[in-house]
Amino acid sequence: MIYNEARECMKREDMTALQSERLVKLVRYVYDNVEFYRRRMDEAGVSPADIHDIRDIVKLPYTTKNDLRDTYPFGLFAAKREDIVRIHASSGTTGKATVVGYTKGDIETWSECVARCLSMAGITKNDIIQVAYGYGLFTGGLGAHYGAEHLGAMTVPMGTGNSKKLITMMVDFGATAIACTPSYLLHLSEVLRDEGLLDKIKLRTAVCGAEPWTEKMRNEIEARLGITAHDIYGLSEITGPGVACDCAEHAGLHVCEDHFYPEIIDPKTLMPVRDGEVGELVFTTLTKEGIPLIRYRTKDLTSITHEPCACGRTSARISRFCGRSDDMLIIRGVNVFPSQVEAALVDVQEVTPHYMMIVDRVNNLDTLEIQVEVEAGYYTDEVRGIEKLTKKIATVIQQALGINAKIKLMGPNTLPRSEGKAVHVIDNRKLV
Ligand code: DLL
Repeated sequence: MIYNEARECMKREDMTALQSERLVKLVRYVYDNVEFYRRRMDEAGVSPADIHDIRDIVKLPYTTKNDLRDTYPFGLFAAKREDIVRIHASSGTTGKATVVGYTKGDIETWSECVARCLSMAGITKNDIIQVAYGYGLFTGGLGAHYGAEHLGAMTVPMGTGNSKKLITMMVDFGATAIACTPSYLLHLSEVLRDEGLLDKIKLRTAVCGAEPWTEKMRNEIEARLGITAHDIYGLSEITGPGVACDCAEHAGLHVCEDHFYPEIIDPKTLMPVRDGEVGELVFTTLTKEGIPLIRYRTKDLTSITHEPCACGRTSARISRFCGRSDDMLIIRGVNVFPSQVEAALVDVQEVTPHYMMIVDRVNNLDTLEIQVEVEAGYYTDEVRGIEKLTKKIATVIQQALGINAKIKLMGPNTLPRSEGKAVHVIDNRKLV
């Protein structure tokens, strides 16, 4: 089933015409309502009158996460304060979160896009879906939830953190679908196996995303659980989950390009690359009202094709992600920048700015250890391993990153120094 055939199967020239019409309106809207964009466009010598169709998009300047940070919290909002009905947030590169706001119209569009994605995964109103992404400021839980309800499926808001209850309900309710991170689903498959419940479940499909994964991991999930697993992509800045998803063909992720216009650029030259070539994904939100973004650099690396898919959809498809052009890590589904750790440690006078993050995956769950060098003056036998300082740092890190880390205190001058770009991360995770 195709959820919104009128939009997902448009002729290329009709899609281009729609995108052009929407871009012209959008540029006028942000120019009139967001001081940041007005200034940026004036500086670039481009006015709304210069934008006639979607090809003119290249005249517009890029937007980055730093721009969101510099205008924290609401500086890029275009809608009136009283028209914003929801806030979400994701990690910023340092202390402050990246904040996004939605109007009622944005929530409606977002839900529709997620419904399209769930439908690409074969989910219908007859399904019972457990949403096991985090609810709260993270867009995963509420985004998937509203989309599933939009579709009319029976939606079970599990959230994260209670695998036993999730599994009990999966069996008792006869859940047929699940939305969660791929690593968590692998973990759940192990719990199900250990509990001897694999033949008691009715699960047939999963919509996994929010972190990188591989074809091998998909095969593993499908084989262990006897289901099909789909790749769903999105980011809070653009809307949340529901920007793109793969259909039964598993031949790339269909982008909801009537709302989110994709470009792929070379992250060094910032010039567009050809279809099929890997580069950085850039999005322009064509219809967003709360916080529309123009040419937002996602830092996610992928390639694009505009060829129609065998499933009947004609929307542009992006390939599975092959990394990022910055140093963001995703640990237990949470976006983490090493610069956040650095910013947090500045407030702890007993430690130096030297630290190392060691990321691992044990039983399909991510672990994070942070080794922190203690200031010489504070490093005595008593300090070594002392609980109070370890706890203090653990709290500061928890507050900064939103996840728990194991803290290991290190003596002065023990962590490796680098002559070039400092190395702050050892990522031992092997995506199976
Ligand atoms: O992770 C939104 C989301 C929730 C997507 C649930 C899918 C499912 P953020 O927290 O803002 O939003 O993180 C966005 O996560 O730029 C990618 O680097 C990464 N990411 C998201 N989906 C995928 C995926 C949500 N399917 C950042 N494959 C993005 C690889 C993904 N990376």
